[in-house]
Amino acid sequence: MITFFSDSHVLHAPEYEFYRGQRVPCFENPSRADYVRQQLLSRGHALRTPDVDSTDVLKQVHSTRYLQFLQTAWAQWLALGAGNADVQPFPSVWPVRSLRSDVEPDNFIAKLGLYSMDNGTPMVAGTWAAVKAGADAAASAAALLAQGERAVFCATRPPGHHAGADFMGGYCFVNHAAVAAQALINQSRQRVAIVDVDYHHGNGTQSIFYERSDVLFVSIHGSPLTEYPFYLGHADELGEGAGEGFNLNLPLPAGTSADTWFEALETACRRVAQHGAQALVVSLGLDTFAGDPISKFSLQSPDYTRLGQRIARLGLPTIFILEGGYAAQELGVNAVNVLEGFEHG
Ligand code: Q9C
Ligand code: ZN
Repeated sequence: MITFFSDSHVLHAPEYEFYRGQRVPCFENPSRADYVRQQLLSRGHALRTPDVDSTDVLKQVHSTRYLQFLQTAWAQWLALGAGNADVQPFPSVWPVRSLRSDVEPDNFIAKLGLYSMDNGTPMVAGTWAAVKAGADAAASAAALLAQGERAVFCATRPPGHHAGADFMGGYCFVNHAAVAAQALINQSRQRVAIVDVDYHHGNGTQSIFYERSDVLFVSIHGSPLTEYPFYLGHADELGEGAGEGFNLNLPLPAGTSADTWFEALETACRRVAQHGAQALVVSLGLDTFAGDPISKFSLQSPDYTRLGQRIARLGLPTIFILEGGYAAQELGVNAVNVLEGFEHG
């Protein structure tokens, strides 16, 4: 399968994140993309560099002030002190209920909190360059579908599905799946579907399309009662206004078996077919893997072939976008299993 891959991903390589009060090495690190790249090349898949500028589509799914902040955040951080060059900024204050989020403060850390849902999304000097290359990959994939390509993979990192219109979180800055779906809509397709199979609910993607009926969002994920992102992803979130009925969450308890997971995939696929989708975006998180260090489902490597086969049966032009998956060594095998299941049945 044609794959978009950018070497710029290595520019986003924060050293640590917080876990239960301690600094731990980042789960979301460059080795993930290296393993995916290796596996793609050794199994004969062609890599291409993103070649479409996503700037205009980005503005359709993210707020102007948030994009402006992302692009200038590192310069603002350095302006606080030259010693900041090798320090990771973290937010420490957030505009929760009763506080205002309409006025952007001047203080950098206050801005960082305004535009963040957690303190688990570290940023470094090269973050914007890596993130922009990921968005360009999504736009490039959509362009190939317009030319008649059946399916394209974006081997993108950092991931994107937790990023909302105006916030980062869960290792995500820009929502690549939303960029891909919006770019497909811009090709004058009336109906697009997004199926999010990452272990974590795609809260950012859901929120971006929550009031729209043209983009159906379906997600299978660990129950938010116990799993990140905790504050969204329940079964009673059905969409609002024009979007009512175009959001489907299939939360499953931590520890759910692969058999039950595939029953949920069946439900998801039937909903996509019913939507009359003309193209599909798959938020391909592979943290449903039994060996994942931060997740609690139990899919095995051959199950990813089966996942790809089921998606292929929808018969839709499809963009696969890499999201989570933190068993880095197995990530390449599992991702390429999906692609080959899709291609070869
Ligand atoms: N130290 C994605 O899979 N925090 N994001 C985990 C473990 C958030 C995962 C805490 C996990 C976000 C794209
Ligand atoms: Zn995830």
